[in-house]
Amino acid sequence: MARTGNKNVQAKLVLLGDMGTGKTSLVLRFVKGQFFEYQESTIGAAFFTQVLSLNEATIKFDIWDTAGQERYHSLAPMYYRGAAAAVVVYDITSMDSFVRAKKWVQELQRQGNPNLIMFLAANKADLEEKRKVAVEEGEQYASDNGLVFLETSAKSAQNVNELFYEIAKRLAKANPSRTAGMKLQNRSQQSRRRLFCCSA
Ligand SMILES: Nc1nc2c(ncn2[C@@H]2O[C@H](COP(=O)(O)OP(=O)(O)OP(=O)(O)O)[C@@H](O)[C@H]2O)c(=O)[nH]1
Ligand SMILES: [Mg+2]
Repeated sequence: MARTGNKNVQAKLVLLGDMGTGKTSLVLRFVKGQFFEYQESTIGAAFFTQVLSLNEATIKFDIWDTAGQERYHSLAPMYYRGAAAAVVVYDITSMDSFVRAKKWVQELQRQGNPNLIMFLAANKADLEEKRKVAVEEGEQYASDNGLVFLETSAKSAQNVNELFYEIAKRLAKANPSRTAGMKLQNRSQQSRRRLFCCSA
């Protein structure tokens, strides 16, 4: 087996987006294979880990699922700082959530990490009959801004594993050596210490 050359990459991943777009639901679908019709709104942020094994690398995700409620907005930099990848989520049944997603993308672009891998997830794709944001609109915005675009459904599981596999593949490519992966690991450990120190 070609496992000898396998490398370990630990990467901080953050989810951002308006409240109710399905950030927590996407993470729970990916990490636990579960979906809840009545998912509670996140307070502050929630932390999850998940390991994905690819042929070329093993990716350990440290996932920060942020709260979309506006009153938590000022906390967001703590979660996206040092992130290797970000998933900005909107709900295809809400134009407001698409507008909010674009604001998140602008904020991420302004914070100036040129290596940040950004995805745009158009969630609730199962609710086709209530769609307010056309697929092409999301696609166009993503391609204009260098984001990877996927329509997802945490409910039906459409494209959820694909989303995280695609992120993992790009992280593996972006970390061609073991050292690069270790650097990432150090960074995320530091940020975790900081968070724990200050949230008590
Ligand atoms: N139909 C459908 N409902 C979904 C989907 N994803 C999430 N939901 C529902 O949408 C509601 C909000 O989902 P959450 O995962 O809590 O959304 P969130 O983005 O984490 O919200 P905040 O934590 O407040 O920022 C819940 O009732 C979910 O069941 C989906 O893909 N399809
Ligand atoms: Mg949530």
